[in-house]
Amino acid sequence: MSETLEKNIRIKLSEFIDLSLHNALAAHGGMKMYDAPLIGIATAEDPLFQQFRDPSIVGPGFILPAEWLPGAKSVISYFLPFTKEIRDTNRAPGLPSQEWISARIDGEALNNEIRSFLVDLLKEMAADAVAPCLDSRFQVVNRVSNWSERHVAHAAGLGTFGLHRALITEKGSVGRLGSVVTTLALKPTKRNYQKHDEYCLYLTQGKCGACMQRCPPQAITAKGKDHRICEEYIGREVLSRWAPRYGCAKCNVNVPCEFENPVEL
Ligand code: B12
Ligand code: SF4
Ligand code: SF4
Repeated sequence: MSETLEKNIRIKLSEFIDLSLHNALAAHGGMKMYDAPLIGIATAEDPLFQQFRDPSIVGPGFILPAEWLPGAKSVISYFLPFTKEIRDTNRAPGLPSQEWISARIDGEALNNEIRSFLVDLLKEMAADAVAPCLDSRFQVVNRVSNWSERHVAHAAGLGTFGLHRALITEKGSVGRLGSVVTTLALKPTKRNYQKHDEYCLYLTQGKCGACMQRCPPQAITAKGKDHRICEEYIGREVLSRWAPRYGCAKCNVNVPCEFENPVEL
């Protein structure tokens, strides 16, 4: 029963993205933004969610699934990989491409449509659903949100973190994430990892480190990524030139974890 539900959700979500007229950059000749999504499911009671409240992981402000939605049973998370065309525009070092900063904005607008589509789909299936990032309770304080999409995706079996702190999935790290909490009971996705950093060559084997070289303000070192340096750089060098568009992600492009899980190679 539940397997049919999951299959149905996967098919409908993929179709919605594929057929959306908004899955294209109008200002750049209709360049396609997202390839087919990866979709993962966690149970709402997964102990990882409680663990995320640890100050060394996300922090006490992380809101649990059942707090977003009483009676919550599952969390559906998805990864939207940017197409090769979009990734190719951002390979040169230095400032981000015009296509990339447009995809940051148009891509998140479509991501919000996808979140709403999933909520409506689940309601049609007689369940209740909430997209935390669209909820009035959602907030980001000092670069920490009360619903971290990367951590949620990690719990839902979609991947692990890299030295650059992006989530590395089976389709790499260049893309955006979204999720919804629902009262529908769904079969959780098996996590193919034990630790939170298994897909990074540097953190597991001491190899690579390519993202350190790619970062214009050197926010990434052997110790990890300094979110403050990254944010200040994007504000100073990108937002100031092209607001409201912004972004960077040089650390995610032209590196072994760009579009695949590098430890499987
Ligand atoms: C605030 C924010 C920022 C801040 C801070 C970055 C950050 N990574 O936290 C700034 C402005 C710098 C930023 C920059 C960017 N961002 Co941003 N950002 C967010 C936002 C809104 C919240 C992030 C958050 O809550 N962080 C919480 C802190 C605690 O995370 P953390 O410190 O990295 O967590 C570490 C610890 O938990 C540690 N850890 C230690 N022990 C353990 C144990 C366990 C079990 C686990 C799981 C972890 C763990 O591992 C983690 C990684 O090192 C999210 C959207 C959302 N709602 O989630 C997007 C988001 C993270 N950003 C995203 C993107 C794409 C970007 C940019 C590339 C911008 C761009 N589009 O060009 C850059 C660079 C990203 C990068 N390399 O990290 C994507 C990430 C996609 C991906 N594949 O991972 C997100 C998810 C947006 C989205 N909807 O897709 N961002
Ligand atoms: S570029 Fe290399 S070191 Fe950096 S996150 Fe990816 S695999 Fe890890
Ligand atoms: S997004 Fe840009 S500034 Fe931030 S860590 Fe990656 S390369 Fe560095």
